[in-house]
This record gives sequence, C-alpha cells and structure tokens, in this order.
Amino acid sequence: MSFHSGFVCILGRPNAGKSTLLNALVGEKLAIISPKPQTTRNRILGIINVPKQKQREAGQIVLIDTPGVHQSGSSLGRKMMSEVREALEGCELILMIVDAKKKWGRDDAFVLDLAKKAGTPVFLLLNKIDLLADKSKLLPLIAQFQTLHEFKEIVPISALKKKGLDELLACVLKALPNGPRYFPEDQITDQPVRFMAAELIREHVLMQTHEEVPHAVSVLIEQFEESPRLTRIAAVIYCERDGQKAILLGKGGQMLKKIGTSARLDIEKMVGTKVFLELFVKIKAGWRDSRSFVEELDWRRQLQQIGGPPEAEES
Ligand SMILES: Nc1nc2c(ncn2[C@@H]2O[C@H](COP(=O)(O)OP(=O)(O)O)[C@@H](O)[C@H]2O)c(=O)[nH]1
Ligand SMILES: [Mg+2]
Repeated sequence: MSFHSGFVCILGRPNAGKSTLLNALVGEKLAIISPKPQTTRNRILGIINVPKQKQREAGQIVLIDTPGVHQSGSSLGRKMMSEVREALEGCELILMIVDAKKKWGRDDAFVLDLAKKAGTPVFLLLNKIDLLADKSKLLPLIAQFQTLHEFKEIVPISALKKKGLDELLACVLKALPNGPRYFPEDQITDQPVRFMAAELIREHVLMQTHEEVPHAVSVLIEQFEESPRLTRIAAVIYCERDGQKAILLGKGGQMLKKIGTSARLDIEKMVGTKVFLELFVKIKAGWRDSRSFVEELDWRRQLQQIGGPPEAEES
C-alpha cells in the first residue's frame, strides 16, 4: 500500500486566514487567530494523519503555518520573515492563500514571488468565499489568477466555515510523494505546551487591546509546573512603554485580571487540569528591535539552549 507524505507550507499576506486554515485542517486550535495583522510570529507545525479511504491513499500531511509575508525593518519583522523562509525550505508543496474579497495587490505579488523563487509546486487557495455574495464571480476570478502563475490547483475555500477543505486535503495528499510517516500518529504539533500557553495569553491581549499595544506585546513563561490536577504558570507580558503598561493593567488592575481569567480558561481546556495563572506586566523598551530578546522568544532556540534535541511535546 502506498503512503503519501510531506511538508506543506501555508503562505500568504497577513490576515489571509493561514492560521484559521491550519486549525481547521488539523481540527485543533494550534495557532492563535485575530483580525489584527502579524498575529502569528513563529512557524507552527500541524500534523494531519489521513486514513485510507475508497478513492484515497493513506498519508501524513505536515502543515506549516507561517507569519504573514510583509516587509519590515525591525528585528521582530526580520525574524518573522526568516521563519517564513525556514518553512519554505524543503517543503514539497506551497499553499498560497489569498483573501478572495480583496483585490490582488502588491503584497500578494510579493508573496507569489517568494513562492516562485522556492521553485516548489503551488496551490492557490481563494479563501473567505463565505463573504462572496455572488458566487458567479468565482470563475472569472480563477481565470484571472491562472494568468499569474502555473498554479498546480486553484481551490476556493472558507477556512472559517470549513468549506472546500475535504477537497483540498484530497488534492494535497495526491500531490505529495510516497514517503514515511514523519511524526507518530498521536502527535498533532511540535509546539511545547508552555509556548502554546504563552500564545493563548497573547491572544487575549490581542482581543482586549487596540492600536499599537497588540504589536508591542510579547509573552514569556517564567514558571510552568504540571501536576495531575493543577498546572502552575507564571508569565510576563512585555510591552514597550509606560502608557502601554497602564493600558494592560487597566483601572485598578481590571484589564490584566480580565486577560488572566479568559486566558486561564483557555489554557485549562488545553492542558486538561485546573490552572493557577499569575501574570506580570513589564516594560522592555524597544524589544522589537532587540535581536537578542527576539531570539529569546523563539521556543526552538530556548530548547536548544537547554540542550538536547527539540523534543516534540503533545498538546
Ligand atoms: N469570513 C471569513 N473570515 C475568515 C476566514 N478565514 C479567516 N478569517 C478571518 O480573518 C482574520 C485573520 O485570520 P488569521 O487566520 O489570523 O489570518 P493569518 O494572519 O493569515 O493567520 C480573522 O479575523 C479570521 O476570523 C474565512 O474563511 N472567512
Ligand atoms: Mg496567522
């Protein structure tokens, strides 16, 4: 029996719906989502095991969600783009995702250019088709895209409403070569739980704050102790300025309390125990331009420093 497998990179400009697609295909929340650009800062693996069906071979698809492709001069922006390049390296297939409601722009052209340079087959995914009132617009749209590149497939989907995803999975599997099972069958990501907890905290900061605050925030876990019934977590929310700290704390600490309570509930769902969550807000002026701090935020690097191979933990 043949087994198809490979690494598949999800590529697109900020807000196209990459992380929503990753979560929808894997069926678990692996990546945080927000309407704000630059929500995803690291590459995120999501592993899908496809059982054999009548018309379909069995296989394993290793999806890689990436930060939105953008041009930025900060250390954080450069790090995000290096995450994109790492994801592109050695992948068998690229899923380039665009917002079907948005006009093709320079940003999309920049993304396509990256995909072309990678020299890897590209599927074009027209996402957010739930927002297209007039579905007859799809065919001309597809025809238009066909003039841009020899896409291996063009697939209309709605990542949010989970439309077109079975067709997409079947096409992806077919496009992948015969290969091994890269990850054990019960593993769905390579992210350590403590990093996912930090991301969930950041997601609630993104939901609760506006303007420059979401972009100025990063979260580091300082303590993560698991026992059968209770997980104790202490985390620091870093921001860049006094004003941001004041917003994050809120009047009488109300904002931080709100973020903490909602994040705790999400983390409890993920770890399956009660969670005791302590949050602190600290200022680290200009951290986005600090290469060393940006590197410190990278969990793959943190694991390397502790020593040993980056061990995969289940979520
Ligand atoms: N209506 C609609 N919204 C979507 C769809 N996919 C993603 N979104 C929304 O688009 C925004 C950005 O999504 P996200 O997955 O974080 O985008 P990313 O930056 O490409 O990872 C969020 O508000 C999502 O809810 C879709 O298929 N339909
Ligand atoms: Mg994302």
